[in-house]
Amino acid sequence: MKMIKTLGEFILDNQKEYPDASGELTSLFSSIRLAAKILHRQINKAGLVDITGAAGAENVQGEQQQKLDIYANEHFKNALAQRGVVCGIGSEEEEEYVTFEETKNLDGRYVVLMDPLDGSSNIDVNVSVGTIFSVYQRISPVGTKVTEADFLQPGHKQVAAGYVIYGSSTMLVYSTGNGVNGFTYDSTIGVFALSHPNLMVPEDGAIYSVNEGNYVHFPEGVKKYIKYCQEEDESTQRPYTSRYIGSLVSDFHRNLIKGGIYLYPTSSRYPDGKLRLLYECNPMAFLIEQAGGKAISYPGKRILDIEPTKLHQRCPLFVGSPNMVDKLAQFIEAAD
Ligand code: AHM
Ligand code: MG
Repeated sequence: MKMIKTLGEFILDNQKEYPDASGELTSLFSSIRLAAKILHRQINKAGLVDITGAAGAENVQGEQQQKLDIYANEHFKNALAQRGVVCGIGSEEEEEYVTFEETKNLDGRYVVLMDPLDGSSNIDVNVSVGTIFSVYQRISPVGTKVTEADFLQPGHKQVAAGYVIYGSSTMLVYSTGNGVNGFTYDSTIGVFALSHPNLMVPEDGAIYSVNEGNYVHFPEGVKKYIKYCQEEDESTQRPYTSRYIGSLVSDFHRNLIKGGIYLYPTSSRYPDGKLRLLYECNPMAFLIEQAGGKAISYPGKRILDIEPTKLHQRCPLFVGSPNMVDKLAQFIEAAD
């Protein structure tokens, strides 16, 4: 019989390897795991309860908030506040960062940035969505209120990052800087079980993922790269397959496993790109690098090296198999 290793066991085993570990990250992951289970349950009955559709409000970025966006934000926020290891959060659904003010939280050493429900416009049509999270150690003194500087740290300072994908099965994929591991949720016993140990992205792939509806507005180098993806050449598996779900977590997850590249360039509609650096690009960049891939915003500009200036800052994102990202960079450089 195949033994199950649960996420809890896996985290404890790994913690034993670090004699100085205090168990705080373990506790933080318990919060994420709990909120993910609650969200899994809610998403699975989305058509049955009054949870689909727009909530009638806009978030700070002028986007329609879905009811499930708000639900997810509240549950993740509350779960993270409860254990007292997190002193504050930044969220796509919150205009400002949120300070957790209870004494136990003021003593917390971590801040979390998150997109509680990424790709939420997909929820009404029963397509996969996700939660993305990014964890940093605070830089302000323990015992004081969290500050903006705690959130505006470059991505290479992340101590952990991951996502939950609510797809045909629900999975939690994360890294603490020591490889990437994936856990599939078994709702019958209520546990995330290790199903994808030590995930590595293939060096090359044959999938490109981009919203081609924006093609005419893309920079010249990106347009040329897309044409390159579509050209016939057996030796490089071209033409590549185009796959775009419109849910970063799902597109990223597929490309991580199969090999591929995800592109969200600048365009006239989104002059700085659409995706948010702190809770979309950075965690994905951390994961892909841990899995042997690359993430850039521009040739030579590693996502993880960007110095953030704003909580909801946007940036272009090119992420995936290393050889594909390198090839795209060549096209952009040549066009420039
Ligand atoms: P969201 O966080 O408001 O859901 O927006 C992010 C999503 C990503 O999941 C997805 O990759 C992208 O936006 C899709 O954008 P577009 O519809 O412009 O292709
Ligand atoms: Mg998002």
